[in-house]
Amino acid sequence: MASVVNDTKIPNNVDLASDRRLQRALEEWQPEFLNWWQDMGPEGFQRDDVYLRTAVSVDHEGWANFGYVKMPDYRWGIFLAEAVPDKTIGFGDDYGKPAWQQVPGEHRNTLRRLIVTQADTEPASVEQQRRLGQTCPSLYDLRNLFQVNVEEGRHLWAMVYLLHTYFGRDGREEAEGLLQRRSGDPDHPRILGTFNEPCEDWLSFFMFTYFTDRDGKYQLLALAESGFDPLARSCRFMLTEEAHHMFVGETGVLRVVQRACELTKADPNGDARAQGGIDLATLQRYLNFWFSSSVDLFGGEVSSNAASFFASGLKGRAKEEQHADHLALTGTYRMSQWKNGAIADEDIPLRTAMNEVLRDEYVADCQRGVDKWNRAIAEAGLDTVLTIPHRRFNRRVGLYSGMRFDPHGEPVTESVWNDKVGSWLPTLDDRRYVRGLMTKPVYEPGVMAHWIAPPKQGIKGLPLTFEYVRRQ
Ligand code: BYC
Repeated sequence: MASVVNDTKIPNNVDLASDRRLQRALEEWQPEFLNWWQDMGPEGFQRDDVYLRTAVSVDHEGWANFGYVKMPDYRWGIFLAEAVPDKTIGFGDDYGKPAWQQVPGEHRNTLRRLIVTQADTEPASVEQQRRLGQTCPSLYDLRNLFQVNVEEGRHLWAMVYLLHTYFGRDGREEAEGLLQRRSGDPDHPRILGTFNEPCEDWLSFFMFTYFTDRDGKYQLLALAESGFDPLARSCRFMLTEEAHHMFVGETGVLRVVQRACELTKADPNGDARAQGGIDLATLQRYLNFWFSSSVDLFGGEVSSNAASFFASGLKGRAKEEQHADHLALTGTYRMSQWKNGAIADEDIPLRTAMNEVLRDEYVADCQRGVDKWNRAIAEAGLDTVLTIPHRRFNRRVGLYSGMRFDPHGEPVTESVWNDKVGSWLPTLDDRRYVRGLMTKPVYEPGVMAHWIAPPKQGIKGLPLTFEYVRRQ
C-alpha cells in the first residue's frame, strides 16, 4: 500500500508520482475542476474560511483533519481503501477468481458507464445545492452544507482518477463531460432523474441528504463489492465520508420536526404555519417527494442490466458476504407486478431482480430515521405519524412508472390522482411558503432560524456558538 502523499498538488495514496503521464493528465483536469467549482459550487462563499474536515489518509484512526479552509483551497485528494491481500471476485460467473487490477476488455464499456453514472451524481448534487448558503438557518448548518459539497467534489475526483487511469482517452473525455453536463439543464442534463430536480430550500436539502445520499450509500456498497478492485477500494473509502451526509439529513429533518411540534403546540389552533414554522403535513409531502424520486435511482425492478452487472462481477449486492449463494443462478425473487389491471406476485430469476434486492435494503434503512422522527413527535405529545410512501407511489422509472398509485400503493384513477396530489406531494404553495421562511441567512454564531430547533451538539466537540464559517 503506497503511503499517503499530502504535499503534492493532488494528495493521494495511489503513488501518483510514479506515473508521470497520469499525474500530468490529472493536473490538467484540476484547473478545469476548479473553474467548474467557481462557476457551479457554493455561490457567494468562495472567500470565506470554513471549518472543514479534509480526508488525509485511509486510517480508521485520524483519517481526517479539521480546520479553517477556503473552499477553493480544499485539498481534494485521491484515496483508495487498503487493498485486501489475494482479493477474489465475490459473486457472479467469475466468483472466486482473482479480482481484476485492470479493466477486462469485455467489460470495459459497461464498467465505464457505471463509473460515469456514479461520478455524474457528485457534481450534480453540488450544482443542486449551490444557492442554499444564501438562506442558511445557522452557521452550523452552513458549514455542514459546505462539508457535504466539498466531499461530493472529492468523490468526483475518486471516479475521475479511475476514468483517467484505466480508460485511456475515452476516460479522459468522460471526465471532461462530467464538468459539462449541468443539473436541470434541458440540453445537457445530469444522467439520473433526481439529480436534475431543484433543491432550493433547506427542507429539500435535508430530505435529499437523508433519502438521496442514502441511495448513494447503497450504490456504493454494491460497487464496493466489484470485481474491479480499484473501483471497490475507491467506493469503500467514499462510504466513510457518506455517513456524515446522511447524519446531516437525519438530524436536519429531526430538528425541523422538533420545531414543528413546538410551534404546533404553541398555537391555539395547532397550526405550526401560523407560528412561522413548517407544519408536519408539509414535511410529509416533502418526504413523499424525495423518497419516491430516490427510489427511482435503483433503476427498474426487473433489469437485464442489473443481471449482467451481477453476472460479470461488476456490481454486487450490498455486503455480498452476508448472502449464502454468490452465483444467484437458480434463486428467484417474489415480485409484485401489475398484470391485467391488478397486482399479482410473480417469481422472477434472482439476477434480474438485483435492483429490487438493493432497493429492499434501502427502504428498510430509510424507515429507521423516520422511526426516530416519529419518536420525537410522540415525545412532544402529538399523534401525527410520518410514513414512508409505498414504493409504487409516484414512480418515473420501472414497472410502475406512468401509472397512478396512492401513498399506500393502491391504484387510483387519473382523476383521483389529480384531486389528491396536492395532499400527497409538495404544491407550488408549499414550496413558496417554505422558501418564504428562508429568505435571509443567519450568520450570527449560535443563532438558529425560527423554523428549526438547534442541534444537540456542535461539531468535533466545539460549542454551538463556534464561528463555523468566518465570512469575509
Ligand atoms: N433516472 O435496467 P434499468 C450518489 C436508466 S447516488 C434516469 O432499469 P439499471 C449520490 C439506466 O441508466 C448513487 N435514468 O436500470 C447521492 C438505463 O439507461 P441506459 C449513484 C435511469 O441500469 C447524493 C435505463 O434507465 N450511483 O452517489 O439496472 C449526492 C434502464 O435501466 C434511472 C449509481 O447509480 C433514473 N433514476 O440501473 C451525491 C451507481 N434509473 O444504460 C451522490 C451506478 C435507471 O439504458 N449506476 N435509469 O442508457 C447504476 O448502477 C445503474 O446505472 C442504476 C440503473 C442503478 C442507476
